[in-house]
Amino acid sequence: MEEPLVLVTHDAGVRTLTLNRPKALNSFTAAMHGELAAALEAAAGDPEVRCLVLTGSGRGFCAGQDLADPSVAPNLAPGAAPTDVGATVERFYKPLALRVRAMPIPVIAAVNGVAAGAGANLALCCDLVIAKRSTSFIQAFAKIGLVPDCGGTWLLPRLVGRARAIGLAMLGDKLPAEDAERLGLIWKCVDDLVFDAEVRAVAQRLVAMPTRALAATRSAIDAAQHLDFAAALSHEARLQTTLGASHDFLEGVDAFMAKRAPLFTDR
Ligand code: T3D
Repeated sequence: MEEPLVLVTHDAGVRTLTLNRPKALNSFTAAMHGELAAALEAAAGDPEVRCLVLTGSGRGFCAGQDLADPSVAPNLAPGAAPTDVGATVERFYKPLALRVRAMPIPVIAAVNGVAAGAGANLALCCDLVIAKRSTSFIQAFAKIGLVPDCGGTWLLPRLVGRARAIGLAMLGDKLPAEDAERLGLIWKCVDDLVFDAEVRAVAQRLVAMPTRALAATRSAIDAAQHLDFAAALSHEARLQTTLGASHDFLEGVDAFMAKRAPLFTDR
């Protein structure tokens, strides 16, 4: 039997999806896109899942598009019709980025190894990016004549500012995880030896938090990027109206007043 291209495990509220094409640094084929989309959908719909961890098997996180995949690789024969790369982006990377950004649960990218091309930007789509100190992020697109996709053009300037976004995207240099943290591209770079324990600890913390409020926090911060200040304030008020009627809000306040740990259950 063939190995799954996305390994799915579940432990105490944490769903872990592991991209599993280690020989090709977990680069994306159409089949891996299909398995990942199904696994994300399943996690989104499962009330037992309160945090998602996305990681890779072997020594890479994800090297972006599999450039050897016959369904997307350009036909190099003289005069051959061009491959519609944009169609691949529309079919796979756009829905993937949108799905990750709209998950009803917090999403951690556990960057265990090199993250390149769409693999780097998939990580940046996640809420918290935790990376091994030994690894790096590469906007590899310019090296093969493309622009950053999977949200890269939107995410990079917002995370690190225009000057750094342009430098990273045009030069396509390896950015070590330590520098990625220093620039604000990712949440945290941690020593390799404590990486697994750190990811587990953060995931467990998120599991115990008010999931619905965390997802609303992400969507409010994203929405505020294209709102003026007054509109953002109004949006916050609308969200507070919804969350203020939730079980978790009542539970959070009750627990605070009673000086006990809250038990959040909304999703
Ligand atoms: O249709 C479309 O194309 C639209 C979508 C575009 C989205 C994109 O992501 S475009 C960008 C695609 N990705 C890249 O250009 C990255 C290519 N990979 C690399 O530059 C390097 O592999 C890395 C810098 C990521 C890692 O370098 P290194 O030296 O650690 O490893 P390596 O030896 O290059 O790779 C190990 C194996 O993985 C190797 O196979 P082999 O020789 O052992 O059989 C290599 O060919 C394979 N591999 C790595 N990346 C890809 C890949 N195979 C297919 N596609 C890849 N992207």
